[in-house]
Amino acid sequence: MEDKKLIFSGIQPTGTFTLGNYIGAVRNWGPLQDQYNCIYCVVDMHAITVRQDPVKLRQNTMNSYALLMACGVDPEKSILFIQSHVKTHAELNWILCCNTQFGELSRMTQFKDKSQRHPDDVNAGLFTYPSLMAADILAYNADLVPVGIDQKQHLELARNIAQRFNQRYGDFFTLPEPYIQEIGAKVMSLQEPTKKMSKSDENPNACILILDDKDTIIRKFKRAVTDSDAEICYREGKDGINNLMTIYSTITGKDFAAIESEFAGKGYGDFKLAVGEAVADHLEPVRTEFARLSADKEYLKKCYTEGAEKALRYSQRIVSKVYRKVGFVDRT
Ligand code: ATP
Ligand code: LTN
Repeated sequence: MEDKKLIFSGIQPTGTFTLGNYIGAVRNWGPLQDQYNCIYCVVDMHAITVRQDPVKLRQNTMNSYALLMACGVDPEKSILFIQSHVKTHAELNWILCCNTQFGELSRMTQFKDKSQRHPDDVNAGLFTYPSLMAADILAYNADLVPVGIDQKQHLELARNIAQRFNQRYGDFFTLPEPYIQEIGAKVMSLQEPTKKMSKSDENPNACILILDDKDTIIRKFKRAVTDSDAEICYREGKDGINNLMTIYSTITGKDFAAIESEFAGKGYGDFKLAVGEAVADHLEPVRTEFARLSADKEYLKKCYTEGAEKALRYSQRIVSKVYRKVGFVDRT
């Protein structure tokens, strides 16, 4: 690989990507390929920290892989693979777990949220989730990690783990930096605009899925929760409108001032329709490309097999050095 900075990111195959996943993360992955060396991964091992139906998980993993390509990740330019295909992630995870404190993991807000949501299954994998995420990143010594704002705390922990390892065993890991955009790093639920839009939301009207058809997208935006005044402007307390303005801005490239003047004197109904149409038209090519790719299973298989080979070759060199550093005996 050329001497460019290295990007790593991952996404869970827990369902179809939402507009939040798209705006906050995946949409940027394609353009980053021109400036950086990029490694992207569908994190199926993270997905099983909450109960998954095996048949659906396999289907969602394949769909997520194809969706990443449909959103602009090019397996010729990036390394694009499925996490469970590359054993170094699990191997490094163990070593990092032994360098992560119980207290640190207990403070993770995602762990607290998910263990509250699944009280009957607070498993050790859910607890050590951030250590596996650190392993994903550190197995490649990535410089930058593009994510939505909700992952910032996990990234800080990954940096702390890397730093601790470096202190104990000598400088080795690059400390990864979060790469978080200013606008759209947290797209909110359309039904409860103080909560983030999430794949696992039970209310189907709360999130736009990037494969929703045009009518569905428009209908969901029409039902979006707003407020009782009638002014389209970005202001504290107007969570619903602020969210719609953020979405419209990231999709059309217009800034908030331009949006305010475009809709001055118009009602929420007009605005919601405009946002719905802009989003649906923007996502149309993604849907078409996804349908084309999904029909070509052979090609997808070739891509993920080659992706895993490249990822393994790259990370094996790093993990072998880590094994030596911690004092494991060389096998050969
Ligand atoms: P789950 O509900 O299963 O936890 P999720 O929708 O939160 O899933 P992830 O797979 O955890 O999605 O996240 C993939 C990427 O999308 C991450 O970089 C995450 O920060 C980003 N992301 C997720 N939700 C949003 C959102 N609402 N706004 C902006 N970015 C988001
Ligand atoms: N925890 C992340 C998914 C993820 C990830 C990673 C993101 C797993 N490993 C490595 C960036 C880098 C999430 O989006 N919930």
